[in-house]
Amino acid sequence: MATPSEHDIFFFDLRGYLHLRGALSPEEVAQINAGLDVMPRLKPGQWWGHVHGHRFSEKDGINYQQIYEAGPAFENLIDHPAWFDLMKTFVGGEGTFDHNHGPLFIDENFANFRGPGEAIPLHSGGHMHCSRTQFACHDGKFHCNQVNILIALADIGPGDGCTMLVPASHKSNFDHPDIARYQWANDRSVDGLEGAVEMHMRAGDALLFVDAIMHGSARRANPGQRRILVYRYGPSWGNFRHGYQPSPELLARLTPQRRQIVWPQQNLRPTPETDLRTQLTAAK
Ligand SMILES: O=C(O)CCC(=O)C(=O)O
Repeated sequence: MATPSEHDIFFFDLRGYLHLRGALSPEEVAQINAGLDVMPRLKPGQWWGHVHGHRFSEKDGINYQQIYEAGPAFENLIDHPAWFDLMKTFVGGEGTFDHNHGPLFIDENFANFRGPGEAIPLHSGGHMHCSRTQFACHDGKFHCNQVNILIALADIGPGDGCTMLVPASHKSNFDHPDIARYQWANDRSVDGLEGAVEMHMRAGDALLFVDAIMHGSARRANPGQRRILVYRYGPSWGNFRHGYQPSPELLARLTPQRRQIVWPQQNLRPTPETDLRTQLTAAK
């Protein structure tokens, strides 16, 4: 278990992120990669079981949303010991209404494949005062509404399209002066932004960061694809970012703890009518 150390608490507060080296074992990484390898290459809008091909934009690669539906290797990440206690600490809310439906909720989870020329532009930042992604700490307790785990499934180094962060920008009060040249648009990346650092990761490393930090990625220059997973955690009163919901099959096979994290309102049942999949299919 990764019980938060004084270092974790100090540097997460100060910088807005932690680099968890060796969070997953080589065996866990191999099982996840094998799970992705057996999946067909999804295009945006295509389904494979309960996994959905989806893009944020034309140039940031393809996301396989609801990846926790893809088998045990992906289910194990829901409450993985390398970050579960850290998440509980940073999302916080213990002893308050925030825990009415449990300590955590995953509002989005996906695999991302990014090829040459692709990047995700700069987004987020403390100056936006966005509640969903907020960083907050009161009386020595954190109350962050979206804390991400981004997992490297192969080594990610220069030219690979590294995640880029502006350390401490979760507390910024003003727009970055150069923001207009880097923020969201199809042909942008974070390369060259003053204050941003490229996160070089080994396979199995995880980056834990509050979504309020300014972030995005470098453009992938090397051949081949960058492969990562992202699981986003927040308080149990949250709701799904895109309207997906866990399948009945997944809920039936999860442990009680995992079930509560993917579907905190245990007194309600997911219904086909409220599932994005039903609505997208009906709209065709
Ligand atoms: O793809 C990346 O490296 C960054 C991911 C990202 O921007 C996010 O998870 O919000």
